[in-house]
Amino acid sequence: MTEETAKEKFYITTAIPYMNAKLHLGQVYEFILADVTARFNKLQGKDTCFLTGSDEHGQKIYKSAASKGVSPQEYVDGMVVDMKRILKLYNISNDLFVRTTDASHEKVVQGILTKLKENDDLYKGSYEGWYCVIDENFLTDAQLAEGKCPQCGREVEKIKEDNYFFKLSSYQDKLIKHIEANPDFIIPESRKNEVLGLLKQGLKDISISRTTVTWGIPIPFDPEHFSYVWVDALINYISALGYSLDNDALFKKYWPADQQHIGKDILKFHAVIWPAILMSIGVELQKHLVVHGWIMKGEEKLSKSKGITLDPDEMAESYGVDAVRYFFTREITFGLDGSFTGQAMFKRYNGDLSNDFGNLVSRSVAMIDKYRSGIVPVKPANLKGGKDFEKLWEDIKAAAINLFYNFSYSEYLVKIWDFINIANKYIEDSKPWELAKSAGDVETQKLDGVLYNLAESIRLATLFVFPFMPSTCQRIFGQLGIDKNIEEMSFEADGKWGAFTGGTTVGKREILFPRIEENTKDKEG
Ligand code: ME8
Repeated sequence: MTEETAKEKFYITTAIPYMNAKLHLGQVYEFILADVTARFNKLQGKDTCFLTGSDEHGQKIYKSAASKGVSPQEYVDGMVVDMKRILKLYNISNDLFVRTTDASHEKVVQGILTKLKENDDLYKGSYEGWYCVIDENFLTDAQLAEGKCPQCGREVEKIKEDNYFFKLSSYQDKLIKHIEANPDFIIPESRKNEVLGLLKQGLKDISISRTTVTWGIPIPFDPEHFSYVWVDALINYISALGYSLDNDALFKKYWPADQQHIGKDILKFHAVIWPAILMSIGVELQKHLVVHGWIMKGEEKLSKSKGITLDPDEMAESYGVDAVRYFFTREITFGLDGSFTGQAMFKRYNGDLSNDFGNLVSRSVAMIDKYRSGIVPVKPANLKGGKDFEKLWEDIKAAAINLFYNFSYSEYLVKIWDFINIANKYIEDSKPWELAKSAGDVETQKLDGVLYNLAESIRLATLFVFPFMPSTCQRIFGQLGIDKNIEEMSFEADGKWGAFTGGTTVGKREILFPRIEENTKDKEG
């Protein structure tokens, strides 16, 4: 077997955002979580494929385009350019990008609709009820909250149409069985219980076509009907891999998805409708649905109309992309809602980043500069420098990796920061400035050991923080004089204490996290 084929595969996806508005930080938060996970798995030596894309059909997009006086296609073409710009800005390392207006995607959707019909899972019926354009969701009287959409709180439209229905109800028992047999199919457990509760209440068949919304994919066997935007969008996860197309090599290699990341508002679509479609067409279900909570600004939900926004460009401008990536993964317990406040950011930034991590790097590099003319001492034969770093690191590493696999991103970072602070304390305890005063052999050797231990601690912490703050971590490697691309490294080969031989020349010193001023205006939000 070649090395390539021996690698374990890892396929990860995010929801594909609607292209009706500029991306906000809630959507970017999802990309960050998926990106951290993809980068982590790459460092674990897995053959990783990371997909994201854009949801471009439906009434909401059609209306947005009309309000701007452009065609829907022109409109989404422009929005996608901006989405890709933000992905790049945030260093999102997706391997694939799918657009629901791609001809190949449309072909796959039409093939699947035909297959659903051939399997006797579609029938024509009449739909009369409510429709929420914002969530692109059909709603019954009982589901409305004071006459409005229970999800977004907006006005709903009454619609009456002849539609195709998908026999979702016939999958109820199979779905319950699958979820019960695979307890970690939906993560976290609270979301799994929510889905089981929903399934046990009973499922109704769902309308999957519209005749009044023409900005969509025509139903191949009845072209007056257009695919319901959610059915179209869900299929992206396999159309992007070439499912049912001539070249389906990626589908064969990567499906089923190892992790599908979504927000809690779209749980039913991904935990019920998507698996039922896959069951109907005879395709294996995704392995894990990973459901994150809601990003808020202070106590409030993000809302453009109320002016409560977290703009990814403004956030990047104020704090730097890596600090934003760090903040949202460290501050929020995965699965729970979390909020951004200027004050919380101020504390994390100046505390964790400037004081703990930034200072460790700058003090250590300054001492290597001053006491050893910028050359990192080579690895000493006896690595012990007052503390058994090797054991400490190996224990922290094992615990951290375990936390990561349990989706405890924040706790993972806490572990790595424990190590960073052990190294900070080691500077105080070993007092390199005292050792440097003496020219004796013992002190010289001791100082070499201390400086090596510091450089090695920084290297290892940086390697393990890399998935969260890729660009800063690459710069820290530059500070240590290591010019290798971290993306090409692995935890296995490079994550061991002592894997660094030393002897490198430190780079030009730079302030990694210039301290920020407390924004007193922004204390609450
Ligand atoms: O739902 N906090 O698109 P979308 C956290 N097109 N996550 C948030 C959020 C917030 N404030 N707001 C949105 C759609 N999200 C569909 C998806 S997938 C086949 C089709 C998350 O632009 C949301 O939960 O409304 C979803 O996972 C993603 O951002 C895109 O949301």
